[in-house]
Amino acid sequence: MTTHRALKDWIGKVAELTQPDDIYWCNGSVEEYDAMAEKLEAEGGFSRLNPETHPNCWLHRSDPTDVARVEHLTFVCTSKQEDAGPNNNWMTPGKARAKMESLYKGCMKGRTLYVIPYCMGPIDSPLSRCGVEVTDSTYVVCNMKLMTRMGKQALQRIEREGSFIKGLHSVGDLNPDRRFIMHFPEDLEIQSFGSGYGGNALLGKKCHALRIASYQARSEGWLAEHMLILGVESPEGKIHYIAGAFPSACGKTNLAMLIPPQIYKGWKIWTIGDDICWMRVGEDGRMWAINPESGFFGVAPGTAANTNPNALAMLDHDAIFTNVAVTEDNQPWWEGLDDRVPATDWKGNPYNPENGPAAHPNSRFTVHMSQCPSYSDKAEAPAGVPISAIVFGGRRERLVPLVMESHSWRHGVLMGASMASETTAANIDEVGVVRRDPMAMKPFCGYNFGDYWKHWMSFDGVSDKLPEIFHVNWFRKDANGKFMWPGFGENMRVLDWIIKRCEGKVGSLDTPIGNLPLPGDLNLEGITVPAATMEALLEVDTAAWREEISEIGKYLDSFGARTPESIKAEQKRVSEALTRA
Ligand code: OXD
Ligand code: MN
Repeated sequence: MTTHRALKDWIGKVAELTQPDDIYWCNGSVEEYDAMAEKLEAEGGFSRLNPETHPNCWLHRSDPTDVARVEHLTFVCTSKQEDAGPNNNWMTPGKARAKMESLYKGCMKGRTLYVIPYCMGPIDSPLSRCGVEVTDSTYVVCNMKLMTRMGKQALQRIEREGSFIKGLHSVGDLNPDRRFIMHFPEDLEIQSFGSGYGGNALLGKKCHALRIASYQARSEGWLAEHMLILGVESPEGKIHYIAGAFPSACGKTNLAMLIPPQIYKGWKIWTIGDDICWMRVGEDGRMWAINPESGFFGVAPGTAANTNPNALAMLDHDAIFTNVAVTEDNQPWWEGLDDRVPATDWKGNPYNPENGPAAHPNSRFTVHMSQCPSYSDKAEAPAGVPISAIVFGGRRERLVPLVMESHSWRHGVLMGASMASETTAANIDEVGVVRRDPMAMKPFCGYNFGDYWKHWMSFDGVSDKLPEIFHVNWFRKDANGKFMWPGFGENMRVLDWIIKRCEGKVGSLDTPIGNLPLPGDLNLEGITVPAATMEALLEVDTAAWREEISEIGKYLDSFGARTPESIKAEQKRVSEALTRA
């Protein structure tokens, strides 16, 4: 229970509406986690994986219709539609509340209502923010324990500070027709019904740490972003921190845990976070960042010894696997892991390749970040880490070069706003279609993109120590559909160039779309990328870019009067430079 009056009253009201059999306040202890996992096992929602190879690991099979985020059922409910913007589905707060109330009525009968106080960010950080999630899902409780600082200490902070985000979640009957994820940013409130999937149900993650936090960040002068945070340590012991925005399932987790190739002897990548970054300009004029999460909710397929050995190493104990396949001896398995043949697919049926992949393409692992071999204890630093570079990147088969640096902060904001990517299985919609995904925030910005770009632009000139902004593309393909850049660990070479640019150690080729590496400055020692391929990876196709910049202009204009003049002016500057080129 709590001494916090408003919290107590709210829980009382929710219980009256949802009518649970019991109410349980989570304390966040390890004993509690173990007991919850066993309870879930008894309920049929967890099954224990091989205890010899994977001690304390659990398999969860979701409802087959509940396997990803549902952007079409996700709403931002501001009083005025323009405040949510064309980038969000919108409903009036009144209509949304009425709809949700009718769904929540009596929905927890026969169930336990769990109260989960949680803190996003290190428990003692002034950058952190707290919330309380109420849920009837034991699976959510277990995941929230790994993904957030949950329980007693968070409750104490809430009682001390007074404020918290209210999140109400019920799995309901998992009927996709009765599934909604509603956000009320003006009231700092989230209501989610009908899904148990991570991005819809672990309310600390996308709903709080991105949609609600981006709205708060705007009014409080900071940034809540869909970004990984990593540290690159040189053999001399100097660490540069980089924040990177990539759309869902585009390799943020792999990049955050990268192991440098052999020629980078003495270099080390440190992992601070793989999905979300909250940053603010510190007194020293640098941008300081925290990862609000405490765990990884990563895409399993494709995670393997050659793509992400650090991730594999953290997944052989104390982890939750959702919708993966299993081998005959009950080990978790997914496509790309190795050449064993699984016995059972993600739905629990005997594996038959004719029925599609054994693991769901958006199957996931949940694990506490301290289990990662590259985990940095700076993830707990109350002040966060100082960011040297911000990197934007999409999945683009054509056009976009391997790496380029922006001409300025303003140009960097335009680069971020122009991001586009082929869609992935992290959302329920069609996969592989190119869509604009500004700053990788398309599904996550809790307000009008026009206002969001204005907010980004407001940092221009506040300090001469702001991060440099870059754009990368690991996903270029040749005429035969083959990736041109080896990617994964070899992306270290691109990070190396980025750091050299931040330190002013190398020059660059100034082009209308950005500054590109000069021949020879990108370290290619030890890999064989043919010269012609390298040339293509760094080529600027002026004619194609003229078309692209004009499309970008149309996209920016589609946000009407909310699009700031500063970003339009930047688009015009690049467009004119391309015309002259
Ligand atoms: C995620 C996502 O789960 O972006 O991180 O969908
Ligand atoms: Mn994400």
